[in-house]
Amino acid sequence: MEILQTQVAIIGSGPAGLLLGQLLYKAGIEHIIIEQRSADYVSARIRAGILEQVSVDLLEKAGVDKQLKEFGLPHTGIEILTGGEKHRIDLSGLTQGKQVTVYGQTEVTKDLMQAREEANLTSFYEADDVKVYGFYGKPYISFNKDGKFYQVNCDFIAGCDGYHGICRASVPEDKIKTFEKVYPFGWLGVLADVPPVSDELIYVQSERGFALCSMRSEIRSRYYLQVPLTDKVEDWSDERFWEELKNRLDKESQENLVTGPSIEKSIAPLRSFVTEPMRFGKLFLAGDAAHIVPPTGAKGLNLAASDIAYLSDALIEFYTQNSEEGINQYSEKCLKRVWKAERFSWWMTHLLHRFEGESEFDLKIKQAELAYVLGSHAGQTTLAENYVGLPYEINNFQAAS
Ligand code: RFL
Ligand code: PHB
Repeated sequence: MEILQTQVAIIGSGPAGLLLGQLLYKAGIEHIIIEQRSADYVSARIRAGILEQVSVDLLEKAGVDKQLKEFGLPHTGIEILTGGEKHRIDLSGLTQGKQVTVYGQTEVTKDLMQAREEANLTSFYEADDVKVYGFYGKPYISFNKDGKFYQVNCDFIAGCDGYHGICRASVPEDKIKTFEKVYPFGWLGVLADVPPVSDELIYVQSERGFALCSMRSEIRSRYYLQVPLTDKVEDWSDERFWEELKNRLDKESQENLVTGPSIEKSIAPLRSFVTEPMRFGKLFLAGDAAHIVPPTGAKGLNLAASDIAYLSDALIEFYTQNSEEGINQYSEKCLKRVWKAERFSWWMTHLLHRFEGESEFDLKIKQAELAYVLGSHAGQTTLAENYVGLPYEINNFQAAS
């Protein structure tokens, strides 16, 4: 058995855990990361693709923006395709110059892992049977690695271990409330080394269901189709995928679509989920461990980043100013932003997807709502303001090392 001591023990080496580690390191606060998967597995996962401006700014603050600045693709607008016609939302024009950046979560993760390696920071990958204890008093963590038992004594535990993690599950039932909505369909995603169909993302509302044309670079595309939850990846050959995508697109996009072999294909279920509160004594939940959004608003990764902005700020304030104010406000501040992103993601999902059993009336109302949003400056501004990301409320405590 080995006993370790640190200030902050971070569970999970996804974007939330890695970013927190990097920001604490920059502030001279000791931490370690404990992750159940291998480093190769973590760095190969393909997930989100869009960064809000505030997330880009945070990565810059963390000093991990070199590749992002070189290879990220700034986008100043998105297209909404409905009734066979594309409508551009001028994100920048409607939000005083704000934009989003296309840069894959896979790349964000790799950049953070590389920064960690360069700074020689401690991570335990392939940790088994991770457990958290004593977070209402003296917190500690235990895990096994390579047949050895470890105990980590710490001041705080950051639960960055995703939706299926153990941190949220370790909270006594009477201390936690969860809110959930499960959607009756999933997204079938395909990654392919073909040039994107368009310079900008296209969100597609069609009678055959939702589709999304996204990208990772000028030569790598990411496409999604709304599919029934009962579908399996094996049901979808590449040919069938491209055919169905074409059927949901407008004429111009059909002509421009370049198809090719998929390099990744997966189906993700859609869910809205929020945990209240997000702090339990000395245990903080952050990212997917605390909340899930359907991907339609591209908010999952960005919400993980905003939780970490608040949490790193609070911990730095605690260690440098001897003040618990940020820690005490953590949950409330996060949840304010989380619920707004939940609302936006739910709204985009509702507006653009086909739901089984929708009446003709429901459909007409939805069409009218889309027509209103796309035809009104106020409607477009609401969409743009949420899509580029709502501002943070942080104090920005700086490194004291
Ligand atoms: P992550 O990325 O899930 O990382 C959590 C980490 O914790 C580890 N872990 C444990 N470690 C130790 N002990 C345990 N007991 C542990 N249990 C779990 C896990 O192995 C993992 O490494 O959460 P984080 O850091 O909060 O980041 C959140 C984002 O990853 C997430 O919000 C987005 O990826 C969501 N998401 C998408 N968001 C978008 O904005 N756009 C998308 O297109 C998009 N696609 C997706 C997604 C999430 C998906 N999931 C979760 C299945 C597609 C998929 C398939
Ligand atoms: C992606 O590129 O994976 C992506 C982009 C926008 C979304 C969801 C996913 O809303």
